Amino acid sequence: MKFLFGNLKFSKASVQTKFYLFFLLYFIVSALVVTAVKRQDFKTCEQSSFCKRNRAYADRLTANHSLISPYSVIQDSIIIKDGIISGDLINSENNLIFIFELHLLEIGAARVRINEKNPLKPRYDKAKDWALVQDPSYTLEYTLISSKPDVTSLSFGKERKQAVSIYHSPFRVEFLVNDVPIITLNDRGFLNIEHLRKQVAPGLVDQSNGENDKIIDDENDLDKGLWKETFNGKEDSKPNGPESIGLDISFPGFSHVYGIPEHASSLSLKETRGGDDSYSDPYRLYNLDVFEYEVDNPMALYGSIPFMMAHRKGASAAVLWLNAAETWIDITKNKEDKHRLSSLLGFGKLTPTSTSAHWISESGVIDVFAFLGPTTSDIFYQYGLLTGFTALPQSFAIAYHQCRWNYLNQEDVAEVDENFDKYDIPYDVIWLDIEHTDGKKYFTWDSVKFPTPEKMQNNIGIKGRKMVTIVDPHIKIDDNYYIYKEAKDLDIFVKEPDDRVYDGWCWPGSSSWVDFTNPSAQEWLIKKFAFDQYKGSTEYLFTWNDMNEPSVFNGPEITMPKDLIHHGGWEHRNLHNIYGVAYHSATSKGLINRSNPPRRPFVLSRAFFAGSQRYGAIWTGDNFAKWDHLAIATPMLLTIGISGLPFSGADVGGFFGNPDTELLVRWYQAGAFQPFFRAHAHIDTKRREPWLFGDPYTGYIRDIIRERYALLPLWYTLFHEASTTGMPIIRYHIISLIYISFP
Ligand code: NBV
Repeated sequence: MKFLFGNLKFSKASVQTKFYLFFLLYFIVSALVVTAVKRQDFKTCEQSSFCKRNRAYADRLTANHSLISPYSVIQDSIIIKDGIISGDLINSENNLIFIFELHLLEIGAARVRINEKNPLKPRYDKAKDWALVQDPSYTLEYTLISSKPDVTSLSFGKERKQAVSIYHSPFRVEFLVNDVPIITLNDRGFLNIEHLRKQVAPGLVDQSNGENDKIIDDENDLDKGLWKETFNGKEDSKPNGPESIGLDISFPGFSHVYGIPEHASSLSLKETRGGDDSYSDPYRLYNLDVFEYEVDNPMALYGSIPFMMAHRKGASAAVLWLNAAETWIDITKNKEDKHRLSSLLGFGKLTPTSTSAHWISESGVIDVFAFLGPTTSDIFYQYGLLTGFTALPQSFAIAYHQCRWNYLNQEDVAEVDENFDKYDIPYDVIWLDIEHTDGKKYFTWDSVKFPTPEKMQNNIGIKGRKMVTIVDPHIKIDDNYYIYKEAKDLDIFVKEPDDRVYDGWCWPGSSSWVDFTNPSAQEWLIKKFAFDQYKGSTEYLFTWNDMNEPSVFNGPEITMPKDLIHHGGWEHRNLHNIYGVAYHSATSKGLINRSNPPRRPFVLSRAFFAGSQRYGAIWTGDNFAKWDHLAIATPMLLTIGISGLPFSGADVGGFFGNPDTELLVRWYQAGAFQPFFRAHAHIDTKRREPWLFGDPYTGYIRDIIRERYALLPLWYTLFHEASTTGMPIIRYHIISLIYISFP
């Protein structure tokens, strides 16, 4: 205020006028400001100490060609038994020993695991418990091709068309199909495992593991953040110090790679370390509630699937980097001038010839699956066998959904429902957002706005339609709220390092978060969906899980502090990216269990990870009513589909802002060809149910929704195919349908 008014004295009336002017100005400025993501709320690689250290490690090796990876296989340590090749690695820079295992799998893939041989304490390796259907079986169909002092090679698979060579010094693993290398690990020497250590005072030598380790230098930029990190005034206590892992995975001969959702970015991933149209930051995987995200950006969004596929004519290969901690991925491409003449004359266009990804995770172990195809559909199947196929939904779930934040009360719901009939527009599901609850206490109803929820659902259900209510994971701290009380008594909340229950800020105010990685919490939530527990719910009611990254308004980067403690004593930093799928899984099981015989569930989740496809649908979060957001939805959904999670959609019409009629109609026309088809809008937007625009617009929207319904048998068939083969649902023929409909 002083800034605006200086030290002048005003009469009461003039102070009031200034006061209103101030607020007017404030609203105008914030209206302008809120149209962009608050980048400063989220870290860049430079601000994330482990990312910065691993990039610096890579730069050192790239800059000096005489440097090679310090990791090598200890002579004679290799053992080959029952489909597992194991051995010890030594890091010549600190003499630490690591164990590696290479599993040859029955599903036509291989798995490489690397861990410290004698870690100070166990490193987190439980991402597999959430992502994988089960531990995959080893194949016994392999043949040792060579076992020389510098390389061990085996061929495997029925016809022995796949092969792996483990180069001993430096350690490097190469996968081949029909003698052609398709995936190489540590080709560029970026393998880096920061061993667990005891904290030593700056300037002293760390000898925690008996080795001569480097001297910690507090002044050195790269050593800052080893034991404590502060971002936007929020401190991460980092009691375990540095524990990151890094590895380069190259796809020789592939100029394009795809996958690693979720980013508002192109289908073919861009370079991140220079090159045409490259990003300056790596792609980031860290489930975050990014308010008003920007398009064409590698910033992390709500979900993460650490799966990357390379494809060229006649060959495909893919990897799953099984890690649930914060992860960054740098992409680089080797380029050549393929035209001899122009290359001799020194001009011409460089064509990428191979792609390399540098994976960097904050903690955990190296656990990489290599899918060897050989075809793309083989890879989708192999990945599906490993992480599960998409659950086949009930047909209403693939029809049209009508949502907004919020339908105000039962009368509003009834009117919207009737208008669909009146205007002859088909729809299957009407949604209720957070305002339907009693003070944002999930599993409750606002008794004034929704006094008879069962009656409301029956009125909808009798017409063959369904309803969805939102159930978020933040739980209002209130001893009179049964959900809070039960979770507290069961002692299943996420804790502070000093064992107090964590108390953060979200919609209901002071809230706590149930630790869904705890089996007792899973069991508890599953029961909460029983009809006699969730009062006012009926068989017509299904569920929406929002804010499950988890979103914490006063947390670092709007999420949970990394040093909070989960079941088993594990820090949140290890498992951040699986919080959402753990919640999604319990919700979906809750819906299955509430009926006898069980019925197929429908649960929409905002956060996701590898394996989420087993539990339901996801959507791309809070997009904008802008043309570039409509455009980016297609590559985003294609990417998510390629990464094994085909049941996905983007808010039709755009969540923030008011679309004009042309944008809205075009959005419906695109949304009708996306697997999850739901219109949704922010609470501050104008109402936009299809009949509000008049003809020709209402007619256009009616036509395209009807077209979706006409094609439902095709959609159901595609979902069935996805649920048995892993094939993505949106692919070329769906895209071409759009062109047939709207040339
Ligand atoms: O629950 C309110 C919204 C919801 O409508 C939206 O779809 C979610 O992505 N929710 C986010 C929280 C508030 C966002 C500003």
